Amino acid sequence: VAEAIYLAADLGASSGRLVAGRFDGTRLELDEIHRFPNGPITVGGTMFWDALAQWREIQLGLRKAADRYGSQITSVGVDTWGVDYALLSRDDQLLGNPVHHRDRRTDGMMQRAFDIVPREEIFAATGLQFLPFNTLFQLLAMKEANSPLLEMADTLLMMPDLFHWMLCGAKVNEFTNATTTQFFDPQQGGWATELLGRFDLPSHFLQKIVPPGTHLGVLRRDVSEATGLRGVEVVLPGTHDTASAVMAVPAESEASERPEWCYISSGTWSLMGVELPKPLVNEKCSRFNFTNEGGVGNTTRLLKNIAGLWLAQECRRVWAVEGRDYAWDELTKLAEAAPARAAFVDPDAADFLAPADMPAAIRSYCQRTGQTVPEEDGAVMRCAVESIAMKCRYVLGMLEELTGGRIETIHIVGGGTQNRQLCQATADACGRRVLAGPVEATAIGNLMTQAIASRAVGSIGEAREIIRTSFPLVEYEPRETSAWDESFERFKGLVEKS
Ligand code: ADP
Ligand code: LRH
Repeated sequence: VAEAIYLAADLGASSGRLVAGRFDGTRLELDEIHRFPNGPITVGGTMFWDALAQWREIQLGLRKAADRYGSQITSVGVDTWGVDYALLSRDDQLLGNPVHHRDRRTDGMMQRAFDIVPREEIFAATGLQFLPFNTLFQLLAMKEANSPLLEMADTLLMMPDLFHWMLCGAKVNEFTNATTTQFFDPQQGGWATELLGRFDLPSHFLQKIVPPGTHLGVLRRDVSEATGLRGVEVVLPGTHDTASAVMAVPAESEASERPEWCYISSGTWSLMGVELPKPLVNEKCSRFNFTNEGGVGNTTRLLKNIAGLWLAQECRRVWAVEGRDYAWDELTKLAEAAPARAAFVDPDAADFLAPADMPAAIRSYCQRTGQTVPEEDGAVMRCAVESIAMKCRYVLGMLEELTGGRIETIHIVGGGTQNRQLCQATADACGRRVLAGPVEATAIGNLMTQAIASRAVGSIGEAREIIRTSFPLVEYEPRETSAWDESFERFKGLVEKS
């Protein structure tokens, strides 16, 4: 079989990359063609995404891909984080820069929303967990601020939809990302326009929802000329990065109502959950604040967001500003040398959503809660990593209660699998076997969905088999479980208080 080449533009909250997937019919090989840093940029007190810079980087990646693989390339697809969006005017101008979900415009908006439509009703209509930055609350923040941009908006595109539009001119809303908005109705499989109406929010700017695997068209002529890519199709992956990451979990069984494995998609966030055949919308799910996001192949991701390596990323950024510019491996070594389980934070406490100084925020939380205050950088890092692992144990308990069975194996995928201390701590804290890898699960899920769309691969099950044979996994067995059990009681106390 001739080798087929697919391109994935995978933009995470901390970095973006353009990856070529070389598929020979049995194995997938990745070639990372281009990587660039990504992150918020603040102007006049508002946190934005620099969408045009991101677009420039995507095109740069495509140019390099054209130089390397030319006419061998079949298709390209883009995935990014969820919830954030761009608005276009009726003459297709980008209305401002997309606002970053960590921007404070949504402060208090969730409460404002519940005054209009009770929390239970919103949950029943959408099945989505309440996060302050869901698209619904971002739109409400625009409305409350009498945003002229909202009035002018003719088209709403989620971030990956924006880049697909830039690539080929098609304006659509891809399904998996649409499910992160909190105005998608999983029962009807369409926009929850009635819900939007109750907030007096518009819905005319929403586009048709289309599934992963859809062929959107070919590259615009100007993009072809700028990148040197010709005859390349734009094919939708699961454009929500978490959807693509979970599709690439190298599990041996498919979505089930009694899952024996769960996943943690570990990057800026840790997304922990199970893959179900259909949404689980009940009282317990609402109380635990779990979400039902739409997956590739119409599966449901029942999961909870855990503030993940964001804590570590922000510590690292602050230390670099202070002149201590650590590589990730160096930080892991420092953390390993610090005392074990000395202090914990609840990573999801409001303190850590977007503090100016993350190490200071961690120290002050420990002080406030009467714990040993981590002073050294290594101790702060250890506290962050072990707290993320502990929160995973907390969420594992909820998951087992929701699904009514024991989960035996935890698959960790994403950049966080490179942090061996985090993987081991997760195994230890949860008392479960951890299988770590692949690192680039999101890009792989993106590529495999394109391979399925081009009929080179038959199904998601087949794709997972290919992933299992193409990428090595690292296994972590739980250790020191009784010491972790004891510390967990302390951790639980913190979470339930904060
Ligand atoms: P996102 O998609 O949210 O941008 P990634 O999946 O790319 O996140 O994961 C990024 C994280 O991976 C970083 O925050 C860092 O904690 C971790 N990481 C990256 N490289 C290494 C490494 N060499 N050693 C340990 N951890 C690493
Ligand atoms: C992870 C992610 C997550 C969303 C968050 C905004 O990258 O897509 O699923 O909740 O970003």
